[in-house]
Amino acid sequence: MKKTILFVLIFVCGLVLFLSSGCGKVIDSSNNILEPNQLIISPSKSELLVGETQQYTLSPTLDAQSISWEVVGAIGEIDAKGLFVATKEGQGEIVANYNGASVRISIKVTRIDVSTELNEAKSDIENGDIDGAYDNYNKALSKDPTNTEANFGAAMLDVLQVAIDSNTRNIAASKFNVTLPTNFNTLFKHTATTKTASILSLSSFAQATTTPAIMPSEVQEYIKKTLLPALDKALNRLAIVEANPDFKFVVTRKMSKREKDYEVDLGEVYSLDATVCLIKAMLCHVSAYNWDYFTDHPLNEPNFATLKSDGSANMEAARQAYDRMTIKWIAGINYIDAETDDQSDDIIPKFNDPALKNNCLKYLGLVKNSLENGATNIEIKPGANAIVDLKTFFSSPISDLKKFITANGIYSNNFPPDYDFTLNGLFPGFKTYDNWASFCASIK
Ligand SMILES: [Ca+2]
Ligand SMILES: [Ca+2]
Repeated sequence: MKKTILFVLIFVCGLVLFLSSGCGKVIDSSNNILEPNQLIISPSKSELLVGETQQYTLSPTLDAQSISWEVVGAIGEIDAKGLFVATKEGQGEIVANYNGASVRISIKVTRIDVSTELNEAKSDIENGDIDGAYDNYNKALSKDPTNTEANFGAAMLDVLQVAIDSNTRNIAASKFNVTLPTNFNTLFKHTATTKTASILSLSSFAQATTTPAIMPSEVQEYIKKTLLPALDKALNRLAIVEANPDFKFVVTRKMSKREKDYEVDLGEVYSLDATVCLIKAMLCHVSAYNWDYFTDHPLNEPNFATLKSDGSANMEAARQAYDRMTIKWIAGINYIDAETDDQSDDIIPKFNDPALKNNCLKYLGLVKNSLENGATNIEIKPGANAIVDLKTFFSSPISDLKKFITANGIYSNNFPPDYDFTLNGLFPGFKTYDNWASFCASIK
């Protein structure tokens, strides 16, 4: 009897083992059992360039849902469907796992050598040939769009390029009678006299009262067509640079005409990115409202200071740009704080005062939270708090800013009875004049 039980037990165990090993067999979509070495990743191409994408498939025809893909080595990323993006030079493997079997191919990721173009760009800058440098950076990018040094150089010059583009030159000529040069080299060689003349002509914009040389809406159109695209182009390039944690650029003494070389790393790149975001945010912000005026008393004109038809979109773009600004400044501060190299050649060296650094991080974090999530309690001074809701301010913009401009009220506490002291929800905690008065007293 015992022997029978033992036999049954052995039989059952064997059956379980047999079934479980059967489950691990590799089966194709027609239920044919395959040997693991019959699995093939294709294409078998073993060399890719940084930035290149490659769709990989596993054959014979398999249940695609059951295939999982992975990359071995920091050479790129692969998604669930086998789409690989090469992001970094190096040697690695693409691995496909299927029903307990795995198959791999070796991949080498390389870059097209653009050192000639980059070296020429450097010596162009040292020799004051900025047009030559721009040309060389663009040549390098046409060969290797993800090259970080070329992206960094081109980002700087893309922004400067605005000064000489045809749109800018047309406005300068037609509105201010100023002839701007068509290339960088002439722009930088502008004499002191021509620079003064240009500034004087441009200042007629500020002096003009009832008949501005150029209407604010024309400036807004220029911002939209020329400035914002240039800033966006630069921001896209800086994001590529930021993806390379080892990025270094040396500003040689010949470039800067200073007595020593300076080093640019991601600390400076993040700060530059944040600054470009700040400019973009402000431009989007001023573009959201109508500032055109036709009389000496714009505050009496119904359309003055009202949200434009594309105003909400501009306010949202402003919110996103301010948000990216806080993100990049936080990233920059953290990057610089973690640096261990000699700081004497860094353009932005480490904070000497950890308390100052922590305070910057704290307030940037609060502003970021307010932009992303809304109402945020910000301690302005110990004991003086304000709830600030930047998300509401930008997402549900004020339709007419004139409602909030009451010089009378500010000087004599003579506000209209329905005056919105929260400024459309920007300061939700301050609902009355007295709320503001006691807050102002507490921060004195
Ligand atoms: Ca350094
Ligand atoms: Ca640094």
